[in-house]
Amino acid sequence: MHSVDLRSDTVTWPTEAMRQAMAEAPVGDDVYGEDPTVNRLQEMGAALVGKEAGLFVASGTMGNLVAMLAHCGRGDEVILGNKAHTFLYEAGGISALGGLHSCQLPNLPDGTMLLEDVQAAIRPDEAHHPVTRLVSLENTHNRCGGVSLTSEYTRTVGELAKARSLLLHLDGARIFNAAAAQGLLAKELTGPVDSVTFCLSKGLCAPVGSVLCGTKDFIFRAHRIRKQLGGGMRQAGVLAAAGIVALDTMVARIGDDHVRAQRLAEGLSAIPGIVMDVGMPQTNMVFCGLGDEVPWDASQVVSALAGYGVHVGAVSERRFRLVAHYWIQDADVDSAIQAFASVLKGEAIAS
Ligand code: TLP
Repeated sequence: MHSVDLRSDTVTWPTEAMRQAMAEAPVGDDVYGEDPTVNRLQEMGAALVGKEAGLFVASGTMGNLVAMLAHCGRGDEVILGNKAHTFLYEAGGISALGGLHSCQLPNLPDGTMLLEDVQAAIRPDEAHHPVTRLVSLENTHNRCGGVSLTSEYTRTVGELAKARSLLLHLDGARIFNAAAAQGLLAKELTGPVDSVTFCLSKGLCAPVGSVLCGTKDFIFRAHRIRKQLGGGMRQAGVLAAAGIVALDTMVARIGDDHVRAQRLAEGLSAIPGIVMDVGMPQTNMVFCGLGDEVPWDASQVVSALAGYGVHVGAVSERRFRLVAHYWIQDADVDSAIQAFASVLKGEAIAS
């Protein structure tokens, strides 16, 4: 059975061109900084987000962790949203491994935190308090529905951070989706931040890796921390080669996924029992839920959909996340809509 996997854009396979580039990549020892393919990827990545230097890391999680450990010392406080991926889904790494204290502010539905909240959360310099060191934003914001932060918002937070001698990090796992949604270049969204991580292995289809970018000094420190975390990967050029193809071939087309997400949202909205989240979709993610009249919960619907070869994520008892990506064609979107319609009629639901 043909499988339509909409659980995430992390499920994307590398393309043939990526596999070819991986096989042919010139390599060296990257811990010595001698892998030409890694070096090229890092330069390309830094240029795309307008920073001096880049560091190839194993994952988005590692990029955020390395960034925060390079910016902060033990006991320092990081201000971030209560729906931030770093807070919810990175296994508490910044606290467990970095000894960092987090201050979680409410994320509004548009992925922002109120400036007044950020301002009020900055600690006075006094012995009872941790030292506030860093603010972290996420663009696109995953749990807020794949919404994108504007350059104005990021600039305003950057100005506030600078005025209060704080640093600003951006989890830009899907920064190219954010840029495509706003018709901007990624660097127009990342200008105000001190560091940014973006992922190669989500909508860009590379099999592994993220790039952390910032000043040369920052990347020098980040390089040591990546080594401490066991992330010095030696002949990593075989992986970076796929990342280069990803940047060359996938950035410009990523908006196609937003069009498919729109088609998906329109089809699903027309099905009785499906309630679309307001404003969906802004990028490649569609969040929707079950109407009160539907007698099944999301996990039962997910299992029934799997029987049609359609795979979606249940994000709570009655809500779903569906993510469009390179390997999802219009026909796959239509199959998913069809499968939802059948399942909500009660077909193939295990009671
Ligand atoms: N997100 C994954 C899951 O962990 C939820 C997904 O399927 O969306 N930042 C953001 C905004 C992310 O969405 C993710 C992955 C990461 C960081 C972490 O990236 P990886 O998985 O490479 O560590």
